[in-house]
Amino acid sequence: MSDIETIEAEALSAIKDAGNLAALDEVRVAELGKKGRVSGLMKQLGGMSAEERQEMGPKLNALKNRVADAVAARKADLEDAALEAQLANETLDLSLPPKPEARGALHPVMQVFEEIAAIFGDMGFAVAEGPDIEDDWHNFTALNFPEGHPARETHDTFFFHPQEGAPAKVLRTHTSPVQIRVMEETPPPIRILVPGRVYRNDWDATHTPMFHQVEGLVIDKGIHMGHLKGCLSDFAREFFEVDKAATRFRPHFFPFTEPSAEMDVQCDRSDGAVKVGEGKDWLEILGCGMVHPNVLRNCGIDPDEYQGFAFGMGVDRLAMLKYGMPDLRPYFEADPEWTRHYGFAPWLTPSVSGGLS
Ligand code: 2NM
Repeated sequence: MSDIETIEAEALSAIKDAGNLAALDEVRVAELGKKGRVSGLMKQLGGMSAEERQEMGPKLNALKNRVADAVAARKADLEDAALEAQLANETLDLSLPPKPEARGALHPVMQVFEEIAAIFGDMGFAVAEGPDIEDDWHNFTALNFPEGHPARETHDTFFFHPQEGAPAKVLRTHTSPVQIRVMEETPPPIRILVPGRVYRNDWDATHTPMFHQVEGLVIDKGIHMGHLKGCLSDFAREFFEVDKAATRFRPHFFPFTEPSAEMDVQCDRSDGAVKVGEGKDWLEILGCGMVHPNVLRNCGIDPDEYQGFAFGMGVDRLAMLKYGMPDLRPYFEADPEWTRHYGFAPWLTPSVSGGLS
């Protein structure tokens, strides 16, 4: 009997003195392990008379439980202390300034997106967005591309595997399907700007399979080619940040506009670099036209009541022109040297009044 008390007192004291988890485990093994002292006492039960066993059994069980509980409690304390010590060691001073070289930069394509949005935003356009994966209706049919017409092939479309009978989904080849979605859902007047990624299966020195477009759409009563020309000529001068630059409109063809045109802006190429607003040369910057009556009807808009103009431009090339980048390929290489050189401070939001670039 005194064995029980002695063992308990010694065990509890050794548990209390264990300074770390390894020392504690040694105590646990010495007392409760297969060859431990408490286990040794338990084994003696086998040699006892029935009466002795009835008296000693519960006492030994209670001893075993008290020692085991003490081990568990000490283990929890030691683990808490270890965590506290680790937390105290691993503090991070969030008030420290970042290392200067870790600063990020806005990609020139995103900068040009922001600049174009600022210019048209100033004219009252709202930004609209839509899905990159489109159905045949929104990417082609609603835009007056006839079924099986070669124009669908000239877009170098990426098709998805078709699902039972339905026409295949596509990666949008232009952002025009967003204009369709807006016209289907919103009663005129409409004045939207649509920036986004577009996809065509074409990859060489001047084409990448993913590129960036901005398109725009105006729908209202009595809209005509004069509105188109004034709006887009103003845009060109603001975008290239020049007071004067002549523009010209050359006839073109798009299935979704009639008439259609490409707009050039006056430039000078005599000393290698392109200077907009000077000289006798022309630089093509966008496509445009009056929205085709079939497109309006496809979206539930009556062409006898409402008319509109639309336009589209490639942002990657505009960024090259404006910021003198000679090559398109580094755009998508994420080279920090290039980004540092051509990138923009992300917190300087372009605005027409405060400056674009
Ligand atoms: C362009 C050129 C000309 C255009 C037309 C439409 C819509 F949906 F209204 F019919 N959206 N975008 C358009 C017109 C796009 O990109 C070169």
